[in-house]
Amino acid sequence: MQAIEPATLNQRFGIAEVAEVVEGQGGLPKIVIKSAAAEGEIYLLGAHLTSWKPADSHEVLFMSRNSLFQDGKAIRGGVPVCFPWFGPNPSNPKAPAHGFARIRAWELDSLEKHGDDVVVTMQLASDEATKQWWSADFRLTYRVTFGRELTLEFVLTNIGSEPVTYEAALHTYYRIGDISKTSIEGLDRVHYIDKTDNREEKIQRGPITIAKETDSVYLDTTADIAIIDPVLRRKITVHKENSHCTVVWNPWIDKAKAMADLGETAWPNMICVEACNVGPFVVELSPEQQHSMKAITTVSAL
Ligand code: TA6
Repeated sequence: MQAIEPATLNQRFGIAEVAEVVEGQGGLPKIVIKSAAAEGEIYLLGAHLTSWKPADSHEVLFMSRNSLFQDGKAIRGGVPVCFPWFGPNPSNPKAPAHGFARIRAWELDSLEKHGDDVVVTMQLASDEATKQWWSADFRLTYRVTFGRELTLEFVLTNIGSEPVTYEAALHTYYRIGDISKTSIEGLDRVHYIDKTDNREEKIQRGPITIAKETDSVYLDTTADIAIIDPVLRRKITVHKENSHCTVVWNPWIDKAKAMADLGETAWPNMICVEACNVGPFVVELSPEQQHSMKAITTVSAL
């Protein structure tokens, strides 16, 4: 699919001074949002949200200064969309980590203003490029509502004649003041897979605090999550709908140092809390069925 120039997209979809399509980093098209409720940015590459700043607050998302902005490459930070598998592809080591959705250019479907909120809708449909990795016929619709709340709605429609099974994650990087002073509430007594300890299954005891590499897949949980940040003096709450798993990840220093697009200095200022359906909680859809997963983020003062 031929990339469409930002100016052309802006002529067709732009809302003057509220939602404009411009040339972003790496010359990639991005939508810049400015309204009384929030500011933000989202790229067509990967439908990748890179900024959300509700009115009267600071930036909520973490972005790596070393991130690449190249077609076919994942952006580091913001909200990577992981689909149709999570992590390495179990049957094809050559397949892109976390699936292909985050490294494909999505189509801009609409920009809409509802009061002070702005809704950006993007779509990605199966084509010969996706079928090199996954045979399904699908349509993905991703609605991002920029407001005093950030609402991410991820909808998969099975447009084929066969059932489909997939994993999906909204792999959100939240900006925090200091990981060593941050805690995460809402997962007490939840079973989780510890990917830093041979994928051993464990049970969470109380709030999560982080003092080393942490990579935990919490299972069978629809609970709200609260990120308590005493340094930036704010609580970030994540409410989920139709998401049965939550991943909590911080690479800590060694893993971060090994990631050229992250580097060894920024990891204390990020925490990933990911609404997802992965592992035993894959989504199975019959032909013409649809599944919608939502993550709603709000910020309040501590
Ligand atoms: O969600 C945590 C995780 O699965 C980690 O295991 C780590 O691989 C992280 O995602 C980042 O993956 P990426 O492919 O974006 O480098």
